[in-house]
Amino acid sequence: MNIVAARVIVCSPGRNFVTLKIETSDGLTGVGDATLNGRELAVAAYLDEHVVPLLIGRDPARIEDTWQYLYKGAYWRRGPVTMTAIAAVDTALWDIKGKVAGLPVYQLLGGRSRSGVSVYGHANGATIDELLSSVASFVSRGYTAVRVQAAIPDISEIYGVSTATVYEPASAALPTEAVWSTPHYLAHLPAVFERVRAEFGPTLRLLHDAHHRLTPIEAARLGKALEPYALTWLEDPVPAELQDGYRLIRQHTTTPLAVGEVFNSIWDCERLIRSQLIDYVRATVVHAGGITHLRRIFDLAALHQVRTGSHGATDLSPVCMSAALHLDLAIPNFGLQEYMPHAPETDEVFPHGYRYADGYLHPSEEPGLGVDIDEALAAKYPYRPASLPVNRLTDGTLHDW
Ligand code: KDG
Ligand code: MG
Repeated sequence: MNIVAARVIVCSPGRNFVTLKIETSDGLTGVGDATLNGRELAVAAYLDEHVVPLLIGRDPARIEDTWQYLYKGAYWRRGPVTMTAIAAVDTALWDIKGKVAGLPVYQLLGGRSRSGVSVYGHANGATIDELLSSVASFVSRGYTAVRVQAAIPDISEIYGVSTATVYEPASAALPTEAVWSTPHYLAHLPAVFERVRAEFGPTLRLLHDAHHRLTPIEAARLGKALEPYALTWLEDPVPAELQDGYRLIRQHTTTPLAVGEVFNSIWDCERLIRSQLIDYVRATVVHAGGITHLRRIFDLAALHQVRTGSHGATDLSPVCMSAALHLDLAIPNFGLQEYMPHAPETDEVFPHGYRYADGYLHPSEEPGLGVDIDEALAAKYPYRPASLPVNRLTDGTLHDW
């Protein structure tokens, strides 16, 4: 059996997605997510121009060899565009391998380590009262872990807070600009968690995403201030490339730290993991080289008591979510999986077999990943330019979004 075709499908059912579909001489197909929010066409071109021609004629069973061929063979290693493209190929090949074996992919990864994949939902509110009812609605649907994001007085727009039913920060063709003030944020957030803890008791797992906006000492102060509310994790307290920042934060607080949604290789987190500077690694299939490479990251993490918390925002397609769930089910050091339901149009274009029940996601039991793309339907949703926003401080200085 060999690869006879590979198609890059760019579509926008609710938002933009890039998907790779590989076809074999035996008539099997496999799919891989290749979506890089706001930079979709760069990955599509990388695949179309530089990867697809290399795939034709290859044996789809040789997943590791293909991974090494694309990684080492490019000479230019790592980076989000390259690693997202490699991830798409790798994911599609695992899908095909599962179909050939007649097994769901988690069985090929060692089988179940748990009965379901524990997920967290996203609560937010323009006021603390609104936030409390948002948390309550997740609890009533069986969630045992909730990410809490709150509006900050005197800041008009803030990451993670919106009235929209589906999270979508990349809406405008060109980046919109938001205003950010760390002093306002640090002054307000502890009181938010005080209310949430008081209302929901000690066992609901609470998380918060600082979205790369703090300096290490600001993050240390926030971590300390939040200690009484026993967070499961404080996410992305400082920009991810500033690794020594995590050491500094760690010296000051026992609030657990999570990072990794923008990581694309093991070399982004090798030191953080080996030095036990983080508690959760949030890399995911689509941006970190696929199932093959993410498994390598998670195995390293397991050796150092770091657990996983894969990114699962709506800009990762149901193909990525399906792949993540198979890995989550199999690995020994799974922590939590982020879960934001997609728009109905997205779910229709990507028919999938995973399902949510009582705080858990369960991957499909079909052979392969249990997800596909309806290409005819996808063609009805053409790509539209959409950028992530940028942030400026109150004096106009460009800041991390
Ligand atoms: O594309 C960027 C989003 O995926 C990101 O802003 C979402 O931080 C995020 C999260 O934790 O889901
Ligand atoms: Mg995040």
